Amino acid sequence: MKTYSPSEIKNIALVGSAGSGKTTLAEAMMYEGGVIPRRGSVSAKNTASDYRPVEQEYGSSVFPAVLYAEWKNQKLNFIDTPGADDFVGGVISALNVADTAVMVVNAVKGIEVGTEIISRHAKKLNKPIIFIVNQLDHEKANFEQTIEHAKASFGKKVVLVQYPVNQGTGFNMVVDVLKMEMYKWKPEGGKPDVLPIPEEEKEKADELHNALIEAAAENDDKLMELYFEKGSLTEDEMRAGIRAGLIKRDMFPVFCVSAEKDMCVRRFMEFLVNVAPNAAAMPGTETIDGTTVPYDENGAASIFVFSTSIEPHLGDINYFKVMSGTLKEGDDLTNMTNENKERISQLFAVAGKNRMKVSELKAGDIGATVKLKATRNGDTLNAKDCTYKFPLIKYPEPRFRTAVRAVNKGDDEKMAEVLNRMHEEDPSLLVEYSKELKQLILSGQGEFHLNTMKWRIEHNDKVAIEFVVPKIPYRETITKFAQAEYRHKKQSGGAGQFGEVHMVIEPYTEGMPEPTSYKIGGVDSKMSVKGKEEYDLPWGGKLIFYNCIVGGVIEARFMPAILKGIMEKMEEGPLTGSYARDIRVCIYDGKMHPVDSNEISFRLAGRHAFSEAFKNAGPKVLEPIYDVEVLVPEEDMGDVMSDLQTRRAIIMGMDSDNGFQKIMAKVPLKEMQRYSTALSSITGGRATFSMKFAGYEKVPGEIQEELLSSYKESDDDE
Ligand SMILES: Nc1nc2c(ncn2[C@@H]2O[C@H](COP(=O)(O)OP(=O)(O)OP(=O)(O)O)[C@@H](O)[C@H]2O)c(=O)[nH]1
Ligand SMILES: [Mg+2]
Repeated sequence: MKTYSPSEIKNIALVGSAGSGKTTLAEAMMYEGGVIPRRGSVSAKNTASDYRPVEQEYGSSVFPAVLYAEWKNQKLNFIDTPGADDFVGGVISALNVADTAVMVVNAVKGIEVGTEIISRHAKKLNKPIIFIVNQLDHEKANFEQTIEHAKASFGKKVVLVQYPVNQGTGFNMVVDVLKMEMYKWKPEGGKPDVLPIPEEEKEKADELHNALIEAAAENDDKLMELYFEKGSLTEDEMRAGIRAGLIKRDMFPVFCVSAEKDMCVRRFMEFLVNVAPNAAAMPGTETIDGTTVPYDENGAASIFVFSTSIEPHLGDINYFKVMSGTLKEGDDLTNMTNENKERISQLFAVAGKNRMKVSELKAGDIGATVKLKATRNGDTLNAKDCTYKFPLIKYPEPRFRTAVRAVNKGDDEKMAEVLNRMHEEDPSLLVEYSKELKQLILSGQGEFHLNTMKWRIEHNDKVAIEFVVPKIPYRETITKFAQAEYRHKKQSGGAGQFGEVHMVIEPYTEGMPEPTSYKIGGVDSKMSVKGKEEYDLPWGGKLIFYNCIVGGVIEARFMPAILKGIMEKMEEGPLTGSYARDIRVCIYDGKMHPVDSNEISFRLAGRHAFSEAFKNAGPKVLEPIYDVEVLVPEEDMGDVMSDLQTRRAIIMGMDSDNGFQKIMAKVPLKEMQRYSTALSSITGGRATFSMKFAGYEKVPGEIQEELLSSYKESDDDE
């Protein structure tokens, strides 16, 4: 393969809602580009993109697939991304390294919530979008409605470059209003006959042609002047205008295809070659310290690893983009995260499961390598003396959590190892052992996401696992002042034990004044603070501990033991065994024994006094609350709202947003279990949501009762 320069490379993320036809389109483009000898299909499970067993099992893409096509002396790198909302992690990885997003829209379904979500990610990353309306051969294709939806969501920036003449089962003609010609395909698709625009289409074509010229001219003052002078623009001038509009995200041109029938695919590739911005035309990428690195093939070699896949018999394949310079086979690079030296022993251009060896790749290009020692997603690898470091890719917060365990206990270790490897491949899958819940918690983007992971472990790694309901990380706190005292005394056999502790406890709030006096047993008792310790608890919230002992009735050396006893109870709250938080404790009195007092005595006295006080201090269970944002089409709004009401949601606001309704709510984590699945079934997959931890709130009384009765306190005395 020839080595392409930055001006000959275009990186395109194929994005769009689930099943819109991205993989089928990628297949057609690679076939037309001569990379594969025949087109596979999703149903025959033989596409270049969906080559993993899990993708064939589910009939949809799960991971981003790096592909390419050589077309008219340019290299078009494609990343075919999964459309299901659950796999948005792959979309984000792809968009990060793409110059342009090609948004595949299903002409039957129009603009879907998936289209909307993905376009938000593209916007965040400032990537141009080209729309491609697919499935025009489908009997229910509705191009006009799709465009209407697109304009409602994306505004006037949506401009037609093509329209279908005869959508539906007989589809085989498209009018192109940039080139002002009509294409007509034979049933096998591919290369069309190029025909003049027929009389009956002229008026419509002229009108759209003028609209396109105007939209193109608007992006450049010089073009605008030319347009006013001549009343028209040449094809090349239009292309320049469209390119400028794309880069500024001021124009979203629309194309037509039937990916399945390979119709209009070649023309689309021609457009990508002629108009889509190449790597050199894009502004370059900012490093973490704010330097913009242009795609310069003569610069210092630097690559950014954006995706990793673990292949049987081969190990890790790292996919990267050359951010600067020219990367050659055999180059020695330094990993900027861990300073490890890595040799690029082999370099590949990738077309899904097919890899072609190449000897070098220049700035802007995407490729793969194998056998790196300690390189992960998000790492920058540099040639000597280069110090660039590119920011990590940000993935969305998880939306679905489950506990997981191996069916056979003996497999636990292997399962954990496989799951950690899976996180390497898919950074949106999180694996964490929770010491608090004593469960291995898996979180990801949805039930479908985790189910595909489960399938892979069971089929690829032969480990049977099961999902278990994850426990909720409750917290405990108190709501009022309470006093308690406890004497620990033991005299049987050997040395005795003696320790007595008197304490008051009260709810801690930020900025409260230091304690001066408490009413204890109806009497005002002055507090004189001898010592104060403030702890930011690892599980959130605080513990403030005051030593207010007067006259040395407990020696200061026993204070750490008392605190330890309290901490033990804080770690295993008296109500439900959950962590306690936001409590202020004053030790104000007690007793020692000259011989029998020791640390263990005071630890136990402290622990019991605290437990006792806690129970009298209006104790409450707290539960984690999440900020939830749901994006839903107007017609499903009512159903989604009533479902939220059953989840103890507090609606914080509503808004209309690009043709969708946005609901903002606060919802307890307990009620969010399987929400992704429920929302999808309520709305037929037309809605999406995000969730983010907001804080802890008290649970309602009846739920507290339930939790208390299911927790049998085991408070043995050691
Ligand atoms: N009629 C028709 N069907 C199509 C066309 N393109 C794709 N399909 C069908 O639509 C289904 C989904 O196609 P895919 O290519 O897997 O879609 P995708 O966007 O890659 O899907 P995900 O990876 O799951 O997001 C398959 O059954 C395809 O055969 C088309 O142009 N016309
Ligand atoms: Mg796909």
